[in-house]
Amino acid sequence: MKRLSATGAAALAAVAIGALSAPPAAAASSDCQPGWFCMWDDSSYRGRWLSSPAQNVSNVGTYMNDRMTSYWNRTDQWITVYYDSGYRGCLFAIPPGGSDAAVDPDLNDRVTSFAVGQWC
Ligand SMILES: [Ca+2]
Repeated sequence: MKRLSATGAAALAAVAIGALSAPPAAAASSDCQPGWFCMWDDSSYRGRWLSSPAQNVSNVGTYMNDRMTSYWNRTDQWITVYYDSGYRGCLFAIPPGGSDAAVDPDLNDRVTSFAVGQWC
């Protein structure tokens, strides 16, 4: 786990954030490019969103904190998502290519950080 904390801090700059003004029709799954991990606030890959290449992000920021409802992992690696910042509180791990249009209710609006790898 030391590797995670060593690389997480510098990684956030590469994260892309969907524009607040984008209409719902524009914030669709087509926003998620091959090779990126994407999460959306709303079900069915809609609403405000964040996309990132395969990397560790110790805090998704206030824009997406505790909002993830749907996701699509278009990277070729596992992505583990966490309840708290700094990779604490493992929620679940997403296989390469994995997606969910609506996570389970007990996992909804909880993700704060994520990391490359299958950690839980
Ligand atoms: Ca949400």
